[in-house]
Amino acid sequence: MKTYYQLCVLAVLVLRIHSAPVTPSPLKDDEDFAKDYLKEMYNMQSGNKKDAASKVNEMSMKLQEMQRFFGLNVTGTLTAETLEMMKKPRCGVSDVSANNAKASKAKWPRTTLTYRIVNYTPDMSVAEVDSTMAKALQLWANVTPLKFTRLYKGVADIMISFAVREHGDGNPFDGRGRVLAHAFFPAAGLGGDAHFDDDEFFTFKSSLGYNLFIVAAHEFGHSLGLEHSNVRGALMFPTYSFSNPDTYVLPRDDVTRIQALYGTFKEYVSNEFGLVSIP
Ligand SMILES: [Ca+2]
Ligand SMILES: [Ca+2]
Ligand SMILES: [Zn+2]
Ligand SMILES: [Zn+2]
Repeated sequence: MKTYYQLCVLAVLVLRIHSAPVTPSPLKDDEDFAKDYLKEMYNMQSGNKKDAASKVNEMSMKLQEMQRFFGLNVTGTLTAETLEMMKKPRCGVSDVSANNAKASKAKWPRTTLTYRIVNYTPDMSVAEVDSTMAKALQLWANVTPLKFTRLYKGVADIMISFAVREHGDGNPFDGRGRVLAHAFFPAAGLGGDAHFDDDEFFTFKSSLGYNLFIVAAHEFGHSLGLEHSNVRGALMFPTYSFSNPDTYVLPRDDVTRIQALYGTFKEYVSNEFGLVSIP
C-alpha cells in the first residue's frame, strides 16, 4: 500500500515536471503545505472553482493577504520568508475568517466569568497547570473589570482541556509541532473554551518546549473576544514566541484591544463636570 502510494506520488511528480513552467517553483511538498495553511488560516476555498487559472489566482490573493498580515514582502508567491513564517509554531485560530467578522463583535455580556480545568497534561504537575491558568486569566483581569471564578465541576464559561488529534469539535489537532492550541470566541456551549494540543511539550517556567502560560494567555484572549493582531510582539500575534512568565507584561496593543471590549478596571465617579476616572 505504501509502495503504491509512493508510486502515485512519483507519477504526479513526473507529470508535474513535464507540465511545469521553466521558472523554478517551490517544492511540491511546500506548495501543498502552503495550500493547507491558507485553507486553514486564511479561509481559502478548496476546489470550488473549476479552472486552474482561478485557483492559481485565488492562491496568489490569499498569499498576498497573509504576507500583508505578517508584514512580509507582498509578492503573491510562495517566497522563502513566507514559507518560513508559515512553518512557525502558532495558534490554530484563523487570522482572517468569515466567522471572525461576526466574532469580532462577540464579547461576554457580563464581567464575572467562570472557568474549569477539565483535564491535565502529563508534562507538568497539577499545581503548575492550576497556577498557570489562573495567572494567564489574571493577566486580562488586571486591565479590565473582568473577574474569573474557578469551578471544579459542571459547565463553566471557559472550559479548559488538553487533547490530541480529533477531539470532538471538528478542529483536529495536528500532532507535534505547528498548531499548539485553539480557543473559541465568546458564545454559549463551545464558546470561550480553550483546547491545548497535548502532542506538544508544555512547560511551566522554562523556555524549553512551549511555555504554557504564554500559550494559555494568548488563547484566553480569544475566549474573551479578541482576534489575532498583526502587531509584532503583541500577545495576540498568531505565532508563538517565548517570554519569561515571571516578568511578562501584557503588551500595549493587547491592553488597548481588550479595553475597547470591556473598558478599564478604573472606577468612575461623577463630579460637576461629568464622569472622571480615578487613576
Ligand atoms: Ca463555553
Ligand atoms: Ca500541534
Ligand atoms: Zn490565536
Ligand atoms: Zn478543539
